[in-house]
Amino acid sequence: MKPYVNQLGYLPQSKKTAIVAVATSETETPSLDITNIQVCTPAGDCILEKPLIPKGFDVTAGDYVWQADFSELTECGTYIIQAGNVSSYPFRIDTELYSELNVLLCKMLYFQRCGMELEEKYAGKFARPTCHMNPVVLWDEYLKNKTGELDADSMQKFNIRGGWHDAGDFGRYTTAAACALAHILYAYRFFPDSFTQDLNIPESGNGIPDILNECRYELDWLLQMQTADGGVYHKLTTERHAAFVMPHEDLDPMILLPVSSMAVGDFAAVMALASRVYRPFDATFADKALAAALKSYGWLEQHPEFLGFRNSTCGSGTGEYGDSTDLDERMWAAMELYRCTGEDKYLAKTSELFEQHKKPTELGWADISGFAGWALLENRLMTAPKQSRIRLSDAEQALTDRYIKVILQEADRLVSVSETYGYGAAMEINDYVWGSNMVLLNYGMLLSTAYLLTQDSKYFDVAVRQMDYLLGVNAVDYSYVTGVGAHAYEHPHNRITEADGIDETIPGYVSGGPNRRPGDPVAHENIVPGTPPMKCFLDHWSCYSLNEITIYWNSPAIFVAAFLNHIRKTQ
Ligand code: 9MR
Ligand code: ZN
Repeated sequence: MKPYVNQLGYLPQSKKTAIVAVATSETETPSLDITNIQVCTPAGDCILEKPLIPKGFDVTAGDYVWQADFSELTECGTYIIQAGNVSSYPFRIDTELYSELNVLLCKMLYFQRCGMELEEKYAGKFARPTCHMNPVVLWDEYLKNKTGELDADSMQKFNIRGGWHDAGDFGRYTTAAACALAHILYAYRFFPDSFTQDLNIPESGNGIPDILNECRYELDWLLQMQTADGGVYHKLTTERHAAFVMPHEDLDPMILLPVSSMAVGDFAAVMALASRVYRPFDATFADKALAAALKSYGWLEQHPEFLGFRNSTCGSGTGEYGDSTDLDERMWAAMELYRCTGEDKYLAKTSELFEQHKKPTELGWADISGFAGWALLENRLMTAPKQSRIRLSDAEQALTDRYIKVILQEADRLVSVSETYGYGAAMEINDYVWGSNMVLLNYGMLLSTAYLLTQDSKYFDVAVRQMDYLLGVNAVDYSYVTGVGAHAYEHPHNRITEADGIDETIPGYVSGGPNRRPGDPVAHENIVPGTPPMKCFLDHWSCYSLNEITIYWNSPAIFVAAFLNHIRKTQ
């Protein structure tokens, strides 16, 4: 019956919720022997008492839940919540919380860097040597070489280096990269005031915001994934995932897997976006990114058919990032290029694809349609410098109205889900999938977007609740960010964390989180069938289906933290 709190803390002006929960079944209503919680200082002075409001059975958690709202406490400081004689973990009330969190979340990307030594002055005790510098070969030539059909000297070799390791594995995947970059570049575009911190990375101090320096490292790698005709390779990995070794010890051949139309669409889109974001800092790079985007868009026009990617058809054993449609990638690419060029044909294509899409508000790696919405509404969503309203063409106005409508419909659904379940996460049972924390945070981004469009505080409050869940208001009592909060998970499925021989875990990694259909052996062994979705979690390094880390699970957290940090300044 420990009270669950956001272990990082609460912004002074935001909603503050603590939870008390009792595991039970749907048919029983347990009783509590207390009616109130107390908010106390760590020294034990209790300064506020608030009632526990019963919220009923939360089916996603298997708990009967009571909520206490202590929003009226706005004074900065460190506190605990007392529920009878049980105390919560300590937490802070502070204006800087999400700014501090964002430094860790962004620095994680530096720790994912491939193809460069991480020097001690930037990485501290987590310094490590350069990895993955060998030339890269093509998949079909690699297979022919294996069977003796092609000798090694006759194979084409490419020097493709840099970028971020995707996750706990060392693969580099185009669609995953584009997704993470979109979250972060849009976070910067909408809330530049939340990205003023020095990340202590090699490029720090060069006059460009560090978050853009960090993203540039990924973009420079991504540019190398484009083929001469504008196609883009789906991924660059070894044949199978490496053992649990440090990246520089992974010496297996690195291979380029075939072009997919998802990769081409995402590439075109994110390069177009990058050309706008980087233009004020580096016009040469902006031109290069735009030219690359146009070239890949040309490829899409010449290849109107879907070109998917499946591991099973080629025999690759690393991450798949498979998809059954490229409609959303094509839509996003078209919209980004409309934003860059103003040419009607791109808007017409976006509108056509929008009509074919059932729910164009998705912000994850598989369905990225919502990014087209961000591109379309960019001018309204940018908070600084304040943009003057430009008169839109009738076609753009029509699409804008439709897009705003679907975004607000989805945001209203999320508000109502958050009210339905006691823990306040806008998560239905089916949302607890592999990487459920991405679903949670993508909802946080959607709610942030709805708030920017309407200034309606209900969207802000529910966005806060998503962060509360991530950082401790959940049925397993963990903060899902390493190093953040008194009870943060510590054993991510991450080769580097396991192989580096250092007890401390690199801070700032978002865990994938609970998965109601556990997909790895240790999870299968330990999670009893029928466990409520929110409790299907183990802090175990081996659990890749519950507790891995990836760049695109950190990136939506970066967006939501930047949003909350921006809004607190206006409150
Ligand atoms: O994030 C991906 C998740 O949505 C899928 O269900 C899962 C299984 O296909 O794969 C996840 O992506 C992994 C990728 O394939 C390889 N790098 C690690 C990623 C996170 O687990
Ligand atoms: Zn590497």
